[in-house]
Amino acid sequence: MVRIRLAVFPAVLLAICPAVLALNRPEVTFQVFQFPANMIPRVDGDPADWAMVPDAYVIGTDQLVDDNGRHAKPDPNNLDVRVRVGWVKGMNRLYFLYEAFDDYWDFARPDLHNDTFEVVVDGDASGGPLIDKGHRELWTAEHVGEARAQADDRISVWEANRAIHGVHAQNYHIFTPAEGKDWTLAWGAQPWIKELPYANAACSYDFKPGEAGKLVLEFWITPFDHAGAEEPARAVESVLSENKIIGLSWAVIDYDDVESRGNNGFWNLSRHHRMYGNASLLCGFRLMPLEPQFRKPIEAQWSFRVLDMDRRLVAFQDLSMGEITAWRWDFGDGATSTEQHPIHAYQRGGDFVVVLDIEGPEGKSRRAKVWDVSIK
Ligand SMILES: [Ca+2]
Ligand SMILES: [Ca+2]
Ligand SMILES: [Ca+2]
Ligand SMILES: [Ca+2]
Repeated sequence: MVRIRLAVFPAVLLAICPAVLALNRPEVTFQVFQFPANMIPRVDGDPADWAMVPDAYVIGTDQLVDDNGRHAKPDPNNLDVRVRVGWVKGMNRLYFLYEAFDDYWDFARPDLHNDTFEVVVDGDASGGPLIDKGHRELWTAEHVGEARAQADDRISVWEANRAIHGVHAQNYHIFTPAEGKDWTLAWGAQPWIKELPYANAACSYDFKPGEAGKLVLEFWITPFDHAGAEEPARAVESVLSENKIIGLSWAVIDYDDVESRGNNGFWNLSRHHRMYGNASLLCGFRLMPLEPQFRKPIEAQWSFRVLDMDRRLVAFQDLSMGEITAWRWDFGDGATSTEQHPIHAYQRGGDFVVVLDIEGPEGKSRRAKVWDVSIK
């Protein structure tokens, strides 16, 4: 009996453990470029402010597959895209530059029939179904992927929509271009995520419907760990931090005939068509540190946390950048320390000016904070 349970247990774990599904294309980690805070791109449809992004960050047509199975590879004479993704440390935004050539720009209709850049983002890589249909399906391990599962009729489509659609991962059908319609369908129960202060977009092109040409689309979105059907007050933004892996994928849906009933291509970064509705099928993207040319050789920075206000006990954390050989803290009450991460007990209350001076082979740097440390 015990032997049987031992044998079965790992198989059950494999079937239900999210780590098995984690993300698609585990052999590749795409990179999200970190913009310096003084070079945040302006969303105006002019790509000039992206020229600083190295080529290693460009994700081109060669990374996409046609999951309709019509072509072995996407044909650049039919559609050719270059995508760059960026972020800014301290902001929970993902910036995109989408540059595309299409032999037939299809955007005369007010419905879904529109050339589309579909972006799916899961800011904490939690994975799992993100559309209403996914919630109603009775999932088993075999069904995660392309296969259809049986619907659970105890949950209505509307209830499923409110419960999960776009709540923990978001899907944007971005219209390229959008004329006479919103820039995107934010597919789910929270259409407010496509408006300021959560998103912004600008596009530039000089073609008419049915013509060939090049399009530049610049936008940013805010990923959410929770974006419910209720108002944004209950929403929780995904915290973007250096080196974090997020789930992200896109598909380019190409319509090349305004009269046709369906699309003419669905080219996907993920290898699973159903990434549009399941965040476990997204790809891994790393939020990169600043490239060396944008870093200062040495820069002092620190934070603090009051451990116990009654004992006036404060922990200081060094967050400086660069090679550092010496630290000197002045706590503002006459006391000092040469530790990297000191803990200090203030002898009296007050608002203090705390100064950290650092030194290394590249020079010196100072960071003072005036009255942030306020003690009872
Ligand atoms: Ca720009
Ligand atoms: Ca085309
Ligand atoms: Ca999530
Ligand atoms: Ca097209």
